[in-house]
Amino acid sequence: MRGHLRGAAAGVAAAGLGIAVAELFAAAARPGAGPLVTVGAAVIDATPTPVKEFAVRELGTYDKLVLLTTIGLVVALLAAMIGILGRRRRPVVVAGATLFGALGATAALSRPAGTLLDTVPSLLAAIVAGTTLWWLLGRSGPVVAGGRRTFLRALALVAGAAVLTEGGAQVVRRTVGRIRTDLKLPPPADAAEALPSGVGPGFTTPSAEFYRVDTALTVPRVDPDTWSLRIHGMVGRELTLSLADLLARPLIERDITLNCVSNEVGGPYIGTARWLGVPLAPLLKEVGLKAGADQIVARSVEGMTIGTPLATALDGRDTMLAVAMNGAPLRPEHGFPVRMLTPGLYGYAGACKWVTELEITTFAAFDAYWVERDWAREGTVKTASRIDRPLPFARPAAGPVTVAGVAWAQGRGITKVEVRVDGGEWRSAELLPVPSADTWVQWRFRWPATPGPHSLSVRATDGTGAVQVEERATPFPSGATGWHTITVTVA
Ligand SMILES: Nc1nc2c(c(=O)[nH]1)N[C@H]1C(S)=C(S)[C@@H](COP(=O)(O)O)O[C@H]1N2
Ligand SMILES: [Mo]
Repeated sequence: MRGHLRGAAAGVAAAGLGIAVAELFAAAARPGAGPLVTVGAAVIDATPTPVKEFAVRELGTYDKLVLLTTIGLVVALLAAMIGILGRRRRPVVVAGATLFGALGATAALSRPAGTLLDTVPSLLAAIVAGTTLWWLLGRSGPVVAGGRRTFLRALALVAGAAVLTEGGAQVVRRTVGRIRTDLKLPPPADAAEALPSGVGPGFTTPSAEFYRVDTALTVPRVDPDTWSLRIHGMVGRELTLSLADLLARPLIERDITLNCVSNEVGGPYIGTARWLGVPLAPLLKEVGLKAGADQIVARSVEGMTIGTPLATALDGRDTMLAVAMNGAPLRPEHGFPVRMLTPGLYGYAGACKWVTELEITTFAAFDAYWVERDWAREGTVKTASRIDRPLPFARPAAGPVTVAGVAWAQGRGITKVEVRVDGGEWRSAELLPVPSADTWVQWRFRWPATPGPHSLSVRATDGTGAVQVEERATPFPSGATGWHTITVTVA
């Protein structure tokens, strides 16, 4: 038993050192290509859509932390087993390390933007872990006098080296990974007007509180000085723009609500910001679109592809390449230095972050990332509404209670919001002013609350006169439907 424990400890320590060395190499040479993150990214891409949806729903922004921790635990477990088996049979050490290295390298190559260099961290991890384990197991041999001490000393040495190396990787990551995010932005040629007076608090979502949804395990760090955007495909003349080229064009500033197709009824994945960007339509005119093209495939630096209907860039809406959010350059997690934004489309269909390429093509010719995973091609946002106040299961006092929330149908606008108490009559709520049809609408309703448990429901009507769909649908494949209903108990 004691021997097993030694084998397991040796396996875990050796794997730890191997991974730490790989992290250090990646931090210096290939940021974002550490072995755990690479395997995690491959796992995300291979995860079936329902599981991914479940993870986003149940774990929210912790999904990535949970994934990385799980991978770490699995690796530790396997390393312990290799250590135990390797005590008697040394070839197991070689086989185990080779398997790990091959797995990591395969994951690296499977990345959309993967190169041979990305396999180096995993191979390095395998070689370091394998030789370290071999060496440690030599020290954990038959229990002879002093054998225990020799082993513990060796183990402490390896563990210490692993911790130091990982610390070094952190330091390098922090210094190398620090990029300029302090762009100097020109003023908009076409500025947004001040928000109408009477807009309620919370109309604009502070950038720090804006929801984040993406598949990137580490936030891509893009150097604005070397960033470029290439527009190609079914165009008359390819165009490549630097950030300076882009910023030299007239900028527009707009208040636009962005939401995620994965949002459940009543869910949090929605926000409104004041965006600054270069309108896409003039750029597309400049490159000259070929007949038959109907899709823009936006590619990001980390290999995401987002397919946007070409028509939504040409029909007069404010589809843009956004560079700023709420008066400051985009934050790294929201796509610095440039992201797409298409009012009226869910993020997965129109809001590629860290964008570096726009390919003009057809839907017939190419399935973008989410479409390949069976999400709808057409990403038009569905009319929806949410109760924000009171909170579910709140216990307000009897008397007048303000029920309030938001409703949205970007592009179509909201013309009516109604509230229903205990399945009774629908009553119109008051709508607060909005700058345009591309933002959510805040609403409020004075409810004369009587003691006891009550249910509150909300539904919206959009600018086409269509009432929000009552039938419940899951976010997959084209966005949730259903009326948001909460229960409160009036004291
Ligand atoms: N590069 C990249 N862009 C992306 C995604 C992604 O995974 N990678 N996710 C999309 C989705 S699903 C949504 S809802 C929005 C979210 O944008 P936000 O994180 O800035 O709120 O980004 C979109 N753009
Ligand atoms: Mo999304």
